[in-house]
Amino acid sequence: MASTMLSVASASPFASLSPLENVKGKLKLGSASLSFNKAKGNPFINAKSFCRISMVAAVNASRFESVTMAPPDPILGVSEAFRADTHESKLNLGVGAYRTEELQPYVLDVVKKAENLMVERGENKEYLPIEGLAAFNKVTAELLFGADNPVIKQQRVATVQGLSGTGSLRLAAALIERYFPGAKVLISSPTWGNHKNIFNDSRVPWSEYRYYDPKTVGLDFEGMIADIKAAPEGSFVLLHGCAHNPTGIDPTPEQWEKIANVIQAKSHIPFFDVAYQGFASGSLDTDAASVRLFTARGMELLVAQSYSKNLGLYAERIGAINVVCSSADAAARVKSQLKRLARPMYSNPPIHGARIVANVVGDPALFNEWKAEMEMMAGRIKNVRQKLYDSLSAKDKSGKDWSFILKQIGMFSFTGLNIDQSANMTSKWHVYMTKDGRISLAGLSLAKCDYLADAIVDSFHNVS
Ligand code: PGU
Repeated sequence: MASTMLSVASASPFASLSPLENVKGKLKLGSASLSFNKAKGNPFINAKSFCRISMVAAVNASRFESVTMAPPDPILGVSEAFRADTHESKLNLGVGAYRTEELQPYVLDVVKKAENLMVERGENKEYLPIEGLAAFNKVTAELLFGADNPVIKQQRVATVQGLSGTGSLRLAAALIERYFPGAKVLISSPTWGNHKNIFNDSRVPWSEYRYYDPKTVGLDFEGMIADIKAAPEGSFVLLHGCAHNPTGIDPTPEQWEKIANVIQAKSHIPFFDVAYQGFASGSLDTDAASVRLFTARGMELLVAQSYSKNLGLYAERIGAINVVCSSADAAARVKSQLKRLARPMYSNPPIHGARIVANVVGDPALFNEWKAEMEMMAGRIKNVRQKLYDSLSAKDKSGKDWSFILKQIGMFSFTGLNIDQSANMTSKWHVYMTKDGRISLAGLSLAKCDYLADAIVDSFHNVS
């Protein structure tokens, strides 16, 4: 037993096992019979030591005594709290997930058609290569950069399928940690909460650049430029390609040019997070303009993509990391290292969402249908945004100007409500939202705008 426990610490518990030895160990639990790989080093799945472990657990404190309770996630935890609320007027404006006017989840028609195609073709479930589905990787880069972009023609983009936006960001962070040790990532203040977690867990140092100006409820452009200028040369600058989360405030095309100037002058490396292509403006090309502008300047850059929102593939975990390099040779090397990083993390990515994207984008008829559905979704959010503004303006007699809501784009509105006011929204009005004052307009219906406006006006004026 002692030697079994000790082997946990040795390099690989499987090192001395031949493939034939490393097969079945069987454990009977009541009538259930579980089969395990007989992992010598892991006491929790070792059949022989099972009884001993349970006896030890019965008399001793848990081996996990030092593990503290983690706090709920600031975004996904909101959905958990929402599900537990039984109030009839409850509203989930926390997570950025599209709902219909009836506040139901929505599966796009093109997705259903693409899935039917898969069934008709009888496609298999074999492992994908580490880099993902070739047909997906091709179309995802084309969708982002434009099929005619020289970087694609010259094979200067290393594209690897990732576990949606999050997994793609995480893979890029691992690349930074390994090949740019000590390099800092600059992230906007505020930003999507998970960015900090991703870089923390990847042991990549980060600092913030100014982005949001509460006084103007707009972009702090001077602050942003000054902070990017002040960062050590060769830093990575994380930019939201479009529909900045949580503020809904994007730089203008002229401002993007100036941001590119500073980044180029400082030899920084732009790192785009594109989670909302097509969802911000309703146009895939318009929403990719920032990435294409930087690419056209010949800069090397990284882009993480997600299909959670624009194709409604949230749970399929489909996205990609693209690294634009100055040569095809460098791109091939970067790709090989991305694969090397992915292999021990998750081995290879899931196929279902990749096939959906490849089928939709690769078929001209489905592609056009997708664009129409995306416009429909983006349009519904715009209508709700307008209605919320109208309701707020009608109900708030204080003269406060709510027009900033109309200037924000994308799924969210950054209301300016502080943490206590946001808490009041939930405790009194059963409106679930993130503590930073962000609401997802994609989870709001026209019918609920008046109710929401009542909640916001009350929270804003009656809670300090
Ligand atoms: N990047 C940004 C800017 C995002 O807003 C999100 C999702 C992602 C990446 C990652 O999305 P994937 O589903 O991994 O592709 N943000 C949403 C979804 C909930 C969450 O926090 O994961 C949000 O509500 O902010």
